[in-house]
Amino acid sequence: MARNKIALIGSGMIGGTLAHMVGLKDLGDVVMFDIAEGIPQGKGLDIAQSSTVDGFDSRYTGVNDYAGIEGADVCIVTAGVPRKPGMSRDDLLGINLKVMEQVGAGIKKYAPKAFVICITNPLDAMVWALQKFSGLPKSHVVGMAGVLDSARFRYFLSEEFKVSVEDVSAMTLGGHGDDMVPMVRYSTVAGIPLPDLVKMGWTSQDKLDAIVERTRKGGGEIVGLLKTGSAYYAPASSAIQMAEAYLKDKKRVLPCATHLSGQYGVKDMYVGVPVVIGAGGVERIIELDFNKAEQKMFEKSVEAVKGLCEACVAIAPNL
Ligand code: TXD
Repeated sequence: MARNKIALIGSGMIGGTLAHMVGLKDLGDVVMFDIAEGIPQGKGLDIAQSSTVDGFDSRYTGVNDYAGIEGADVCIVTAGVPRKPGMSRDDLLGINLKVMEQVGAGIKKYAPKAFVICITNPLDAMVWALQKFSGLPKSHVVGMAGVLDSARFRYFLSEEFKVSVEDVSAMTLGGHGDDMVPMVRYSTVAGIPLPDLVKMGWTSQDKLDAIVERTRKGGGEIVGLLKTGSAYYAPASSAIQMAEAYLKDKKRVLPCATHLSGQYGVKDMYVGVPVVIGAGGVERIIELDFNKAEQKMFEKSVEAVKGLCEACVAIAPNL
């Protein structure tokens, strides 16, 4: 059986980390694409040389032409510019929308059967635009944000409770902005919901609220520390988990920015909700019952995404 072909559109910090992880996890051959000449070729060659030490057989190609991604099974899109301190994700909109138009055309022409994972910010608007520009089925175009935001939430909880990260499960829904919705009720330690853990005295409500707030601002915390860009290790791990779910038909339940056509009362927008990812792409959208407070937070988050989509249409009326 031929190896999977994984196209990484954007070979910057996340793209490079993705390329390395694909090899280490034996997921397939990698094509790295970028407009910057030499970067995908150089990173590809560097990682390929590490394969002899780490013992993996993925082949690496670096290209500056979309023809190189032909027939890709998975495309992971990080092309664009990341945030600098003081910038919000939304400040990136104008620049990255133009990038999505080019990427969408490239995927449409050369990899129309791919499962596409968009990472570029502002995420929910960019994945929405990318689906439209590429014309690929909505089941095959998703955005990565919820896995990362949930991973951050899980990490902070595991630190607070002093338990293994493996025993903490958490879910963060809504848009990938400071209005995201960490679902406290549906987050657990070994199956015990967080509100019960507060009652059991494992933590206080105040501490839990602070963790929720830190999760919401998790991306900004890293931008503030790095000063020259945004997070890339955890974003890459998160996208790899989604790609693996598709390639291995794992049917993982993951929070992803997904096209909604009426679910959660939202029409023609991408918003983070739990979905099942398998060989069919997004195979099922899980509709949770929200309580009043959650509903309010979710609606606020959806409003923010709506504003971004409207801003996209103002720039690109063909959307
Ligand atoms: O949760 C999430 N979704 C995110 C999103 C978490 C962290 C970072 N997130 C966003 O990912 C971030 O705000 C950026 O929009 C993307 C990529 O972040 P990265 O840190 O990898 O940015 P880099 O290192 O600047 O890499 C971007 C690359 C760079 O090599 C450029 O030359 C290239 O994109 N680029 C392009 N490639 C192809 N085509 C075009 N037009 C293009 N323009 C720039």
